[in-house]
Amino acid sequence: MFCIQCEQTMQTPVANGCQYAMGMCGKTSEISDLQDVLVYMLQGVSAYANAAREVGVVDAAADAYIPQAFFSTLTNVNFDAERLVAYTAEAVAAKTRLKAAYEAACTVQGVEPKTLVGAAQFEISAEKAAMLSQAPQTAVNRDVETIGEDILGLRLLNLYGLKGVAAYMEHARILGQQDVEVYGEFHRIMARLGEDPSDLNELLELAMATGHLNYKVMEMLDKGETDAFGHPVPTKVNMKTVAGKAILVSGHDLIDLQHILEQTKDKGINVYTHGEMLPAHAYPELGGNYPHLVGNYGSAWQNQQKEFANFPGAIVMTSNCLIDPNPGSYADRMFTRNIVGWPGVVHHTGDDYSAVIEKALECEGFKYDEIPHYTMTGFARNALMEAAPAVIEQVKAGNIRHFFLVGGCDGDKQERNYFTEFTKATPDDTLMLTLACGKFKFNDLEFGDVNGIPRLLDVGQCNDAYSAIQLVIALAETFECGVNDLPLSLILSWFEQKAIAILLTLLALGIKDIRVGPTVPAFLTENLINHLNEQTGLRLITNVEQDLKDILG
Ligand code: SF4
Ligand code: SF3
Repeated sequence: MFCIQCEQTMQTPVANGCQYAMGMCGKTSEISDLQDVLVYMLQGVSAYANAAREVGVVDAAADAYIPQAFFSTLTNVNFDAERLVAYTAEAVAAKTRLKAAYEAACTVQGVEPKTLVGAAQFEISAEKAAMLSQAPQTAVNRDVETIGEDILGLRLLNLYGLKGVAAYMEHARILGQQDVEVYGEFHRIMARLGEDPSDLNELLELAMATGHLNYKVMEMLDKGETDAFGHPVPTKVNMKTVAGKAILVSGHDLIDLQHILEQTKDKGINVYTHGEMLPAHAYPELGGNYPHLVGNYGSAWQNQQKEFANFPGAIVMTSNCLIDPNPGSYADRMFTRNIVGWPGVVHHTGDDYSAVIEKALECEGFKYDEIPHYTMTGFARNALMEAAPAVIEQVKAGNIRHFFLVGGCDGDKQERNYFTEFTKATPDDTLMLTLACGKFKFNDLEFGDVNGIPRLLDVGQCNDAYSAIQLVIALAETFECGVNDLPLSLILSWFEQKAIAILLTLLALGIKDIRVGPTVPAFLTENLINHLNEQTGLRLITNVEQDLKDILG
């Protein structure tokens, strides 16, 4: 195995990357190898989907399937070998189908079919043993000795960024948002990556294309969520538990939460959000509609083994991030959904949640109410735009001097306390936007307000970076300046590949001087970091005092 896609990857003086029997996330070498095979196979399917488009053939099933299966290879999503093998078998079938359709269309149109290279030529049998034996040919670092670490790093920046895009495409698809051109661009980039491009400039261009693509996908996802559930309104969410039977819903897929809320409304079961599901409380058709959505339980994903073990009800994982459920012995009351998987944990398909409800009723539930403690969420696009005139007035009056976007993923490392300390140290005449699960580092703290405007505004999930970008564009228009001339600084915490996709979007939109932490991605070499720093001002966080001094002068 060789995997270097997330922030917790192994780093040793000898070599970076998880490369022995098991990764830091609990992914075994078998799972890692099966995921490499799947990704390479999917690149080959995209190559045919891309070529087929040139002769007017679009395969809607393959369009939907490729990003979905690609999503299964993100960090902390799917650890189930049988399902990964099945995804690859499905990819083989999709490639056969697309290849035949492509060649048939070429014959009809009298054009010579192209000879596709790289991943498109990769053939594999549907047996797990055969897949594992061919895995070394598909390892992401298979030709590092020829191409060198810089080119490998850039390829991985693209591959991992595109994985993040694929995940958001799947979230959008579940909400009925699909776009044939977006799929086309996805296949173009995916197919090219399967041909092992080795030119630095081309790879940088591809990374920017991935960033632009992700912007469109986040826009589609925003539309899917707001069409289905309304525009979030700022909402107070209880972070403590109340007496009664309970279901916990984790991950990003709001529609799963809605089905659960609808089916539990007269069952005497309380529903809680977990992690990235927190912003659901602010949607009129979710939190606004179901009083038995009583609060948010626990904190960010890395604390789940302890927190889920103490949750006396059923647990539904709708998307990333999942960690080994066995040590806390709650695996028997956990259900995975969608693309998530863990061997031995029930994988729930379809929209009938009776099994989850039964499990919740069997469990003990919470015995008594805890003293409530609240956090605010729901400052998404509309709410931010409504607040914008008041914010602008305070900026003009000199009461707000700077904006910070402190957002991204959470994780285990001690160094991540930087983000807590940073928010605590920001002066009272500054506002902070936050998003994604990194907010759990500080969203239980009291930051006060600037003449009625809360100093910490939770925009939503990681994909709601789209809302934050809309506010930034609106502010730049009002102040008649470029986005980089605004008194705004971005401090991003990263962990997994969705964060890489968002980073590429911000870079593609020309946003400069972004600070990332707690570490720079291990797949980026010093040369690449220097190059990105020269081009975009991207840099690593240092310490709170120094960074605030540099930002605020
Ligand atoms: Fe290592 Fe992260 Fe890959 Fe898991 S996902 S194997 S922790 S790099
Ligand atoms: Fe969190 Fe996994 Fe990245 Fe959606 S849920 S942000 S880490």
